Amino acid sequence: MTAPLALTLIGAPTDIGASRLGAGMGPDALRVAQLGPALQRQGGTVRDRGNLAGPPNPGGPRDAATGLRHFAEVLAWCRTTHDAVLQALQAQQLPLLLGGDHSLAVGSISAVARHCRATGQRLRVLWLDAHADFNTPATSPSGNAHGTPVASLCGLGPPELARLAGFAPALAAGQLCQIGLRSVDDQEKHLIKQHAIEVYDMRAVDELGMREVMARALASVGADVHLHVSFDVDFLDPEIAPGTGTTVRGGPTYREAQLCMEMIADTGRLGSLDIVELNPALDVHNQTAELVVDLVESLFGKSTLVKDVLLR
Ligand code: B3U
Ligand code: MN
Ligand code: MN
Repeated sequence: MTAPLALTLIGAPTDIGASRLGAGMGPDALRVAQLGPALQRQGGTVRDRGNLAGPPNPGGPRDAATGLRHFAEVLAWCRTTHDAVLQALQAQQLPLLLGGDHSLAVGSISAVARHCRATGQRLRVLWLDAHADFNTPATSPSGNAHGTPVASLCGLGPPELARLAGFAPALAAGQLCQIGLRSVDDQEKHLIKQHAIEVYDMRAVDELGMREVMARALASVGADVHLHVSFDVDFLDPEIAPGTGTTVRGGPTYREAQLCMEMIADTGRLGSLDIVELNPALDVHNQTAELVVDLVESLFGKSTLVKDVLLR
């Protein structure tokens, strides 16, 4: 028997890094969709520490010095997120960051990287997303920080973000694996190649199938690994998940997404999770939040395998 999971929900109600407003309502939409009780059903103890506080979204153009929109506010949110995630990890809790937009992953993953360095665990990050989020302020077409967290974690861009873990890069290229990509800017493609990032784009999912993609993505995950999943809701096909700000058609179906989550659960090594870019203002009757809760249940071990009953 493994010890029961102790989970901490950390709400980060901000759309500071996004172009469209509304992702700040993500944490409450997940609560309305019963995320906590669903996790409890999977045998976890769940503590909801409520929402973090941070600056409002001032809107407006790119910051001249950094090239990002409202950089100071992005940094404040990432710092607060970093501290909350690190605190949970140090208390032996499994942190679930409820975003909020994807710029927050600089905060959460920097904390996870710091924790893994302190405990000697090997870190593996799975980045589930339609986008690569690998722009630097110099390459970004938008100046939106949610398009830049992977670059920050790989040591590029404003040093305040790149060094949030206390060292840079927070992630070595071999620690990161991106799955589901289908909207990648040309300059991001160059950076992905330069940094030799392991990428399974939707073409790879089509050609190999989700099973083989996940088998490869998880091949190196052994007992010494802390697995972090950064789940951008726009990873999912917009037909099933309309409630997110930058939908891109041609994403994983419900069954493909379920298999992805189930195979991660099978490793037993999930150590932390971001759920980001849920935008209730664009959703229909909270269906995207409910779908995310359903998938997260699978991520924490809900099994549809009939033979599980026979194995118990
Ligand atoms: N690559 C574009 C668009 C984008 C990235 N992430 C999202 N959208 N959600 C950019 O602005 O960096
Ligand atoms: Mn993203
Ligand atoms: Mn995305």
